[in-house]
Amino acid sequence: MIKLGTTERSYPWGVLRSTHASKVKFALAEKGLPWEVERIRPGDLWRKPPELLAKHPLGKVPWVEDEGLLLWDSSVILEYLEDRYPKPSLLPAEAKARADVRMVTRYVDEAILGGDLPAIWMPWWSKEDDRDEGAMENGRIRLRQRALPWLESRLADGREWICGKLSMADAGLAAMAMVLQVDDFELGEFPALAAYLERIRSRRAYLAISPKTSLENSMRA
Ligand SMILES: N[C@@H](CCC(=O)N[C@@H](CS)C(=O)NCC(=O)O)C(=O)O
Repeated sequence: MIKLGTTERSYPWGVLRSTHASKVKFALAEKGLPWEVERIRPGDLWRKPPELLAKHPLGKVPWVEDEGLLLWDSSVILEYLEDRYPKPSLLPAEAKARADVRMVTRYVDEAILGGDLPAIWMPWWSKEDDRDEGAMENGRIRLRQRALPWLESRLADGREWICGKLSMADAGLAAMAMVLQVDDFELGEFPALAAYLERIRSRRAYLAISPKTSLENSMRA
């Protein structure tokens, strides 16, 4: 069975999970692939103990082990899953459409998951008194100024998923849907995006990453 290295922890305000690992979990669930979770403590992402570096040379999550192969980086993992387990597909067949999915996946990684979202997400892993509210608000402002208008404009033509058909680009945005759910983020200025994030949250695959799904129930597919 596929093993997924990640970090996730239960808090009174919900189960919090690594965003990049949630992207992978959502894709595994959409593909109907069973997985097992190997959890590391959230603090180990900063301490980077040798056991973590043995799995991921940058001391990050996620990593995946499958049939003797160890690989890391969420987008590389999604491409591997697509090659190894092509059905159901999360990449279109046609060259230009494939490039679009890869470009949006890249945008989500750079501008959102590795860009503006951590300023909002990381403080949620601390007690309320220890959170830097100012830094969180700056993250929200940056997200509103850059990524959210871009996503809203892509969705303005009424498309169901961010690249038309459901694809690996939606998996990265499922992780954003999770963060904005915990943050109770106001999306009034972005109606098409708000409806899109609700569509993501109503998919069965979202149960694997929902803040309302217990650690036990999200351990396996
Ligand atoms: N490009 C990597 C980024 C992974 C990443 O930044 N993961 C976060 C958790 S969501 C992490 O491990 N952070 C610790 C660090 O940056 O050292 C991917 O897509 O997998």
